[in-house]
Amino acid sequence: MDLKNQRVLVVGLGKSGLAAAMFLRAQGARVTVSDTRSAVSLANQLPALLDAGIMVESGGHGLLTFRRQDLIVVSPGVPMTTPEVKQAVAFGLPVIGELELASRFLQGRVVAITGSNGKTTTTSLLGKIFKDAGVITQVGGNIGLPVIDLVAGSSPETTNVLEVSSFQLETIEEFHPQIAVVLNITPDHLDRHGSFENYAAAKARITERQTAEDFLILNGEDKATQMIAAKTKAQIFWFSGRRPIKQGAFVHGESVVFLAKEGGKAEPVMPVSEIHLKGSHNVENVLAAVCAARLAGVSAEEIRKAVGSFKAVEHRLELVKTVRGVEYYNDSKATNVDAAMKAVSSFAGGIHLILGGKDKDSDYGVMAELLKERVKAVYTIGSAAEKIERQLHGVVKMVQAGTMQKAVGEAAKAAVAGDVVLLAPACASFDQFDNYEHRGRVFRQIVQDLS
Ligand code: UMA
Repeated sequence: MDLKNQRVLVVGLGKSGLAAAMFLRAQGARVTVSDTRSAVSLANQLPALLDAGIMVESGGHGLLTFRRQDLIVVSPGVPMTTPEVKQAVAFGLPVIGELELASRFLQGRVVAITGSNGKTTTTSLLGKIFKDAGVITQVGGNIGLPVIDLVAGSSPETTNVLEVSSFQLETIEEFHPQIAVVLNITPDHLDRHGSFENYAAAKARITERQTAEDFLILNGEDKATQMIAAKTKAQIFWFSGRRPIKQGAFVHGESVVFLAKEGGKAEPVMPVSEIHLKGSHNVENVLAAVCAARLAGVSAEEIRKAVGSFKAVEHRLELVKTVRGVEYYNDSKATNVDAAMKAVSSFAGGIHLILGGKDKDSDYGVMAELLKERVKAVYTIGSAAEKIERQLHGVVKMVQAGTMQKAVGEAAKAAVAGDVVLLAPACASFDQFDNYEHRGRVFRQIVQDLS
């Protein structure tokens, strides 16, 4: 792809947009960046962009800016339904995402992981397995490092482990992972995708360019991922935490095993007891990683060592502190209902659950049974609080906390030794925090300050 002197518009100036703009400029393109934020709030990024000779449009997207471009690169957070983007597509202009741009330049093998939940843990774990086994490895994508930033460090020998989101997959064309993993598909981002079917279809695009040489790893217990099996040309492997499957990774007795071929003999990889991550959903994440690593040629022994020394990723069911016998867990990354339910299911009971934030058109009512069974009280925060209180009315004790400070304070007062205070908010964070990491840090700090 020759970008020299090409007019390229980058839409959105977050992490992806900034990285894409700098990359495009270095390739000799004539780059403009457009963002809805004001020039004041873009002040930190502006000097570097202007110094590099990149034009910046702030405070909104101008229709005219989108005309007469040779290429438009959208950030993951910019919906394809944005009127200016829609118009560009209608005019026949090529519109791609940052992942697609990067994949045209990225060298080496691509292992891509998607799913509604568990992506970051599985991506980090797989990165560690490869690195510990001496494979030249880079980790990036939705996990927080734009894929375009991996291009410079890549060579034909590199294994690129990429966390990819439905937002990124919506704008791919040639993106082609040699190994693709779909962990699970449960309702999320319905405000953006419009329906669960659209959301699932975006995720399924991960396998669109795969061939019979490639591998697709799917969750044997998740209906929506099973549907993808019918759409792929790749060789399908499965994982299951509940039962033996014909080809892939599963739990057999007390062990994680890998079955390379239907009808073959299962190879023991490691005892389940050596997995130091909480919850059965994390066993599934490990199984998916084991399957991908074995298919990539890492030995069972190397996998066992790497998994055994892997600890929870920040903000994912992370034990912050135990105060007077009460454990405080930070699962700020539980940004949808399914993730929050997985977090709750990881404890037998005695839970004080902090729920709320920015709603994503979610149905909280589906949590009722589980909450009744395991949760002592729910502490609501953020703009989704009222909806949550309405949908879960009469199910469990409900405390209208409003803020994180108040929620932790009230939960700490009510909890007794043996209880768990769990932040698993089932919502996005943007109403009260910069992002889920910020929310998790605030929770952690409040807990650290408890005496
Ligand atoms: N913007 C516009 N016009 C719009 C919408 C947004 O100009 O119509 C601007 C905003 O004003 C802002 C910029 O776009 O300045 C933000 O772009 P972005 O939302 O794409 O954010 P980035 O900083 O580029 O981060 C993105 C991912 N964000 C999203 O998908 C929302 C990050 O995933 C990812 O880590 C990063 O690229 C690097 O790849 C975060 C995320 O929340 C963690 N992902 C979702 C999830 O995991 O559920 C999908």
